[in-house]
Amino acid sequence: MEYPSFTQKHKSLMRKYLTNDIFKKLKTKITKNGFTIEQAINSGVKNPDSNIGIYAGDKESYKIFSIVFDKVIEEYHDFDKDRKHLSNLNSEDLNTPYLEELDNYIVSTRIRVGRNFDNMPLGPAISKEQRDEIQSIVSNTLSSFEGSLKGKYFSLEGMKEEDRLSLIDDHFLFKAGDSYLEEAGLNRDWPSGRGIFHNNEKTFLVWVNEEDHLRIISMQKGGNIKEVFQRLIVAIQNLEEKIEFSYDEHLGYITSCPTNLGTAMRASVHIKLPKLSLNMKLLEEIANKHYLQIRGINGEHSNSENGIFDISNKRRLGVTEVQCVQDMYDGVIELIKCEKDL
Ligand code: ADP
Ligand code: DAR
Repeated sequence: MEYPSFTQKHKSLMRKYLTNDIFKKLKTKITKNGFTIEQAINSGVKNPDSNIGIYAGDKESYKIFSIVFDKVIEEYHDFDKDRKHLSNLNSEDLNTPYLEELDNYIVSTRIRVGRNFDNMPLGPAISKEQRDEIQSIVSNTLSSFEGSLKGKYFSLEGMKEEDRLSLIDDHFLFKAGDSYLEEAGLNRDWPSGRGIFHNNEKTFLVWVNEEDHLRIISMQKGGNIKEVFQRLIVAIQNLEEKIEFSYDEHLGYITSCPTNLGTAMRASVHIKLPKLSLNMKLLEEIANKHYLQIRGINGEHSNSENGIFDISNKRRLGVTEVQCVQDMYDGVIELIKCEKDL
């Protein structure tokens, strides 16, 4: 295993912190699932435009390769390695009043968390059999959900064309991941073990074995952010009755990408900001002030369309779930005020 031949184009945090000396220390190490530093950094080596460039194959990766992961985590989350992560899922602590005018700007709200089984390798190191077992456990657990969370699971393997088209229409269907996920080993055995659950109202979804074992998603039209959060918390608690999720007192909920550690929560709105879209410097200034990330409306690495942006919290670790949503809400209120002033 040789030190990667990085070029000027490589700009990820992994490239920044994986010096040759550190690589020499790590290249002989291997986790109990057989995961190596070479596998962890492969995505960032093959995709020079990666921002992060490194994925974990299991919880142990964060310890075995900590001399590089700790620095990436500290810089991305502004979270030093001795701090403990804290969780707060109590929606009563949210200060996010559902103001009438929010629906004039917010097209839709979506809050998601990543979760991984405590006793399984993460996506980059998991076997086909283990992935299939996760699908079976999750789909069986979801089939017992009642009331407003009651719905149906669609396995990607052998999916009926009518179901596939309907899921695409609803923007629910995830495809084989981009080259970042491909080179991280997250698309192996595609589409085996992958699938989507959604409730009858299409406001609650679970993605199985995309980038994490589960992506638990609550979403709806408009800006009633507290209602979206409350639905998500009930769904998480229902799942936690049957499934033990991987958690660490320092890193919070364990995920394959270090950007999702901690709460593993991304609270986003699709928001209409046509005037601000003409002043991206001001939009980015307000986003940075509130620790927000700007994405396009078709997900990560996509573009905004017709002045509609995906605005979400950037911080996920060292802040609570309530703080993630509050970051997003406070930023959105200021963006709307600025849009009105323009
Ligand atoms: P993740 O949220 O899991 O990190 P992405 O940014 O790729 O991943 O978003 C996943 C999908 O969710 C994309 O199809 C995106 O268009 C959709 N999405 C994200 N936020 C919203 C939102 N507020 N309203 C509707 N769809 C959304
Ligand atoms: N594109 C990869 C992943 C960054 C975070 N997004 C995730 N995990 N979906 C990168 O290294 O930039």
